[in-house]
Amino acid sequence: MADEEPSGIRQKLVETKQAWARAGRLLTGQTATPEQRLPPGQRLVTDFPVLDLGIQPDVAKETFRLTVDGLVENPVTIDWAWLNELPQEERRNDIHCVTQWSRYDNSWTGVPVQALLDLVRLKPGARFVSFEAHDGYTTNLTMEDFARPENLLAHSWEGQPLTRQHGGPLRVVVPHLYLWKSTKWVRKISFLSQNKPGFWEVRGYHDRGDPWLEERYG
Ligand SMILES: Nc1nc2c(c(=O)[nH]1)N[C@H]1C(S)=C(S)[C@@H](COP(=O)(O)O)O[C@H]1N2
Ligand SMILES: [Mo]
Repeated sequence: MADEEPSGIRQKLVETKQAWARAGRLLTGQTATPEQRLPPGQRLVTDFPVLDLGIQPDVAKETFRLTVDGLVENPVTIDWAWLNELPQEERRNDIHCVTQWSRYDNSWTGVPVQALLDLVRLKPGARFVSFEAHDGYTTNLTMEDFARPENLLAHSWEGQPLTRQHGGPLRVVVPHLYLWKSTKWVRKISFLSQNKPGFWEVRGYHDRGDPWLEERYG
């Protein structure tokens, strides 16, 4: 499914975003200082927009499975009960979408990345991470960007179970990068020796996506 070409409305949306990437749309050419809370070219919203490829998979907690594989000593497939037995933490952070909206002070609850790393134990040479979701979406991170203390495998937002629209039952949250790096409906996390660009990265988006550096397009 991950390699299927999107069709219909979804195809239209993908083409529009690709065209923006080619045209460098939304780039301001400014660089922001860390004291500035809103990254360059962003505007603040108070609602919580929904962005995806138009498919919102219905993943029941009963059938939920997260596979973690690749360069690890202990590959696992985690079900919902197991996920809830792992360490749980709350994080509050600002999120930034490449389509220009930012939202402050989002509270997320879930499993910190370090707890996952403790469970699977990386092998030497694991330098990149690839994510796959139930809608066929994929994205990629470096180990360094994934293993940050603020990152979570989140099942709750503002103390409530994450809604299906926002990627429930489980999504990745990597707030220091544009939100396309935060996989909704995550089903597989693979640790790799080589970088594996994902859905938007192969369609003109930046490989890393730092909002402070305005790394929108690559
Ligand atoms: N599985 C999956 N995850 C995804 C996407 C997607 O299409 N599928 N879209 C990404 C993009 S482009 C954005 S901006 C955020 C949006 O998250 P939200 O809908 O909770 O605001 O999800 C990211 N994660
Ligand atoms: Mo996005």
